[in-house]
Amino acid sequence: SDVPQSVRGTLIVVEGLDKAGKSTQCARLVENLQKRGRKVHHLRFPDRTTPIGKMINSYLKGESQLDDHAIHLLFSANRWEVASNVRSAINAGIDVVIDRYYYSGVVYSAAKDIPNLTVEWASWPEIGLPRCDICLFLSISTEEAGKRGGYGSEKYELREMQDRVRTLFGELVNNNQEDFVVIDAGKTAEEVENCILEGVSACLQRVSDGATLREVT
Ligand code: FDM
Ligand code: MG
Repeated sequence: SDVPQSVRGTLIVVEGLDKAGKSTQCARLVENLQKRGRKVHHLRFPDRTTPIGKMINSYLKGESQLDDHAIHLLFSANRWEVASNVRSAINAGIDVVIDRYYYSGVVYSAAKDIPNLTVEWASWPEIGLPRCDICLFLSISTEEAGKRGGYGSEKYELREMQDRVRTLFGELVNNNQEDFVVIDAGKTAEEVENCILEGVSACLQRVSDGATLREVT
């Protein structure tokens, strides 16, 4: 018929190490999509506002201690508690832009180097979550991150941890190439913004051509 099919929304994730510029770029991406007349929801994980998120926040600030497996499962639960909302938004034609998602979940926990807390173990609780249509990986060197004011005082903001996170992210990107677009986050904010828009435009096209929303497997 002549009536255009209503198209689902697109699930867009932005990942990267601390200081890569994720928050800035997510905000700009949301604005850019809205300027194109799209409806957009902006999420971030951890979502520190929920009861589970408050436990995570207190752990990250060093105000409480938790077993490494337990905190891992809380991070995952923090995604599961909004998973059905994400799916509904996508089905209703709303784009969802997420600042960190299951990739951070897997990488930061596995980077702790706890025997048996492997990438494989860490990946299991994520199976079944709505899978992103695209993950923009903001890649930044240790040196550049250092120039941007170094790290704060939260639990994982330590050089050794960040180095292992960097290595593991690299492996994850290589093993999931169809999901990732790697972006040089050492460029100016405008340049990064444009690279992101280029990747996202291609993804929006795939979705409007009929790509279905997948699950994490
Ligand atoms: N982090 C984030 C995890 O360890 N697991 C997760 O599932 C997520 C989403 O939490 F160090 C880590 C990453 C970071 C810390 O994140 C807080 P923000 O983006 O700085 O708030
Ligand atoms: Mg942080």
